[in-house]
Order: sequence, then structure tokens, then C-alpha cells
Amino acid sequence: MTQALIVIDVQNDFCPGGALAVSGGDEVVAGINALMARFDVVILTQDWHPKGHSSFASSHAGKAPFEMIEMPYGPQVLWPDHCIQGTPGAAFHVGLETSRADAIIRKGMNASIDSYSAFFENDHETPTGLDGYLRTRGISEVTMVGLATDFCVNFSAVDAARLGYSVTVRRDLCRAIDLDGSLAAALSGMREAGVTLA
Ligand code: VGL
Ligand code: ZN
Repeated sequence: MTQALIVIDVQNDFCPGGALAVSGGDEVVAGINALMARFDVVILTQDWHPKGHSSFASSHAGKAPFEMIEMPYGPQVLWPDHCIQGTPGAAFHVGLETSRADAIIRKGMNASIDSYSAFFENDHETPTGLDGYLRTRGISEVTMVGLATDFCVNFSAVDAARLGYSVTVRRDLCRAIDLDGSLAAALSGMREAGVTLA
């Protein structure tokens, strides 16, 4: 059985000092590096937005970060500008062992759709190609770690479970944003989808 470690968005903007800092975001780096040795395949994801992305509050007149809006694909949290392509904030945390990665999947490039999941954009149908990559590498079991537990890890884990993978989320190697109960909702949603929370 081939197992993949999927490392979600361990980027400077999600670490302390970053534009959308997740509390303790940098604390997961050493543990993730250590875990890489136990997997056949390691995949990193990178949130990678163009300037003026529609998920940024700054792209909507009169809106502030963390307010909600209705997008054609459903409700969308508005974020501070973050992970803009090619900027230091979009780079991986300097301590992350990126040389071990078999593949890097970038997401959130379409200016009009946000993309929390490593598999699909938030319309839940436009694929990133990760499913094809995993299948053609013969992978049926995935473990997920990274940032943030309640957004990108959550959406990626639920999509992976729906796609038929056996999914484990290592909570100790994730950190959450936790907006208005989003962490509790994400944990129950992942459990319902059959994700193992370890
Ligand atoms: C993420 C909010 C916006 C994440 C990405 O990686 O969890 N959250 N973009
Ligand atoms: Zn983003």
C-alpha cells in the first residue's frame, strides 16, 4: 500500500508575522519534517493567489477582512491579502524540508474562485489534478498536516475521503484559524466524512 503525506500550505503568510497568521502556525514545521521520512510520497500544497483575488476583502468596496459575502459558488469569507504569487508571504516556511517533495500543488490561481481544497476549487468541481497524481502513483492512503485545520486541511481531507482515499489528519501537526466556531464545525464535518483524526 502506498501512502502519501500531504502538507497543506505551510507558508509564511500563515505563520506568525504573516498576513493571515495562524496562531502557532510555525510550531508544526519540525514535526512535519520528521514525519516525511515515514512516507513513500510527499506532496506540498501552496496557496498561490493572483493580486486582486476575489477572496480578498480589498477586492470588495466597503468590506473588511473576515466578513462574509455570497459568491456564485456559495458563501465566502473575505481574507486579508495573502499568499500573492511570487511574494515572500507565499513562500514556504524557511524551515520546511521542501527538497523531499515529490510534487507541489498550487491552488487559488483563478481570480474569481477561492480554493481551500488541494483537490478542487471552491466550486467543488474544477480539479487541481492532485487526484490524478495520487491515483497514477498508486496511492490509496493519505495523511494530512499543515494550515489551517478548519479551512484548507478540512476541505482537502473531506474531498479526499469523498474521492475514496483512506484519510488521517494529524491534529498535532495542524493549527486552526477558528473563526466563529469554524474549528468545531470542521472537526465534526471531517469525522462525518470518515476522516480519522489522530
Ligand atoms: C487558507 C484561508 C484562505 C488555508 C487559505 O490555507 O487554510 N485559509 N486561504
Ligand atoms: Zn488563500
